[in-house]
Amino acid sequence: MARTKILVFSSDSSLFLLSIFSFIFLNINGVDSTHRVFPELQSISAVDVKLVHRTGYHFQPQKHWINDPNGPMFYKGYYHLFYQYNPKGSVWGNIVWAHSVSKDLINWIALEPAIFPSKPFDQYGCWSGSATILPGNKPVILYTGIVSPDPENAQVQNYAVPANYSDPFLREWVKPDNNPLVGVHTENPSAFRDPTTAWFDGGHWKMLVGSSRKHRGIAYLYRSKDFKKWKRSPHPLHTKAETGMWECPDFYPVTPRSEDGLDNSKMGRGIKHVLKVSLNSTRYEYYTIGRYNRVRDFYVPDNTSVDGWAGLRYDYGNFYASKTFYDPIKKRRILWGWANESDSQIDDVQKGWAGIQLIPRRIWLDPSGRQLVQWPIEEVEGLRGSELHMRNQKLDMGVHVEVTGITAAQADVDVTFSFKSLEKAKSFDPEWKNLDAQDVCDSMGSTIQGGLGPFGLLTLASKDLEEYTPVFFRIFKAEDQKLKVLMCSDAKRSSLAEGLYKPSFAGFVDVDLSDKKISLRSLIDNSVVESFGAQGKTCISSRVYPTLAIYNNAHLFVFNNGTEPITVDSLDAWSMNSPSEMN
Ligand code: DQQ
Repeated sequence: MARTKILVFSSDSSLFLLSIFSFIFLNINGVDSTHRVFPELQSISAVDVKLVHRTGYHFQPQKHWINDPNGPMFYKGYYHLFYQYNPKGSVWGNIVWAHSVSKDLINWIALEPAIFPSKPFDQYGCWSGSATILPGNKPVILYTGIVSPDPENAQVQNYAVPANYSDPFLREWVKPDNNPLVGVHTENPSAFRDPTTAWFDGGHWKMLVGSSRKHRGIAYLYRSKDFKKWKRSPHPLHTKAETGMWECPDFYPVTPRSEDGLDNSKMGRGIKHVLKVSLNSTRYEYYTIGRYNRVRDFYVPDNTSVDGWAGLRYDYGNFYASKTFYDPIKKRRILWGWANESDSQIDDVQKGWAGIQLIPRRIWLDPSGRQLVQWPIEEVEGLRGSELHMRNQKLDMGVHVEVTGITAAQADVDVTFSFKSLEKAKSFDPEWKNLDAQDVCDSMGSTIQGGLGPFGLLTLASKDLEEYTPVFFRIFKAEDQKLKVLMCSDAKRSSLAEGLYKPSFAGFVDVDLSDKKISLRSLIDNSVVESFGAQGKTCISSRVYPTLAIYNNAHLFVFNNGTEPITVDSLDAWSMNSPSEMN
């Protein structure tokens, strides 16, 4: 992170001295984190929708602002995605639950908003929440209602049910009169939101609500026998000091024995749990893997999971307010994350749109039990068009080779690199140990020559490399002779335009390099690059706005800038078509 010390008001109205980004007026900096309204911008309807940086195959409505994915679920043959949406403009505000349905998670039909402010228990806003499928295949939505105006934004937890269960589109939702299910939290009314999918255990339904107190992140646990009367457990499921408000908590079971997903209510021997929280203060998420004591309703992270800001992330880039759901048809757990824009609010109003949902990812527990693994859902491969395959391409230091014959602005590329020796790996500076991977990447970028790496892809590149977004690895030797693998997705040179947020996003990759190979897959889509390192062990998404590398003027290269020669063992790249229906 580029860091400047500034004072920020967190949404629980406390002063919080934080290291955050220096560019106050860009979306990424947490402007939305305060749920700050820009009254002068929030209801400017898009007259024109600018196409140049719109995505070709990511989830987007026709226009205007979107944020968190809400309550994804499968019902009667359709996947349902709800999401936070401003129907009136391209900045955050006027939030409703927009609703789309899909047979394949790729083509989407937009429906009327499912939930919008209409009752005293949500008259100032319908914020994030989740879906639960009750016995008898009866979906129910839990969501946060705002009951007092800005700036207090007092929050309660509500539910909504379908008006007509025989409609597979579930077009109409009813908010029963016994709402709210959970009233205002007296200690911290404005930091109490985003109910999870509920799970059933020991005769009770249980759900979490995110919160904070004195900068301690909290996941409150509520129990109910009938889904109507909810009682707070005497203690939260989990808390962590100095992590601030926990938005959009997600809690679900995983097993090291299979890549299959598990229903939220699945319990049993060998099952572990994941707790993910979205940190309002940093706009990053982190997750831990741990043990859930169902009797005492405690969650204890494993000692291999760092519990705090430095914890594992689903994605080390632009990825927030994520939510998973269990897909009973393909027996998988699917993760949705939101990527906001990295330009300014004014840019967004001019574009007429802001925010995308990233390609849904299958997510499972790595057999090591130490981390999760993610991979784009297989359905996205149905969009693949013309293809290019490269084999055994040697890359000496300073070489870049173009991947031709595909639409580089809209592509799927999967590459495996190999090298002969680890000898030339440079030493990992012990001082970097306390730094975020992003700071390490930032200090070197892709241009500073290394030993083993940097090597990788130059995505969304202009022909003469005035603009490019490199996604690459650098491999270091640490003091204990163990290897440290750094993966970067560096937006620094992504655009000649000014006034954009261009971070060097990065994460470390926990990968066994004994076969001296490492893979990288990138989904490139006009203004987004989603990358999956080492088969999905480390993922990074960047939003970029090239001025030259657009449409057919975008190029894709493989490169090496380390002294150790690299071989592209195999590279498979495809042009990506747009889905036939996108809202
Ligand atoms: N966005 C919603 C909140 C949530 C935040 C409001 C996370 O419910 O905490 O649009 O991005």
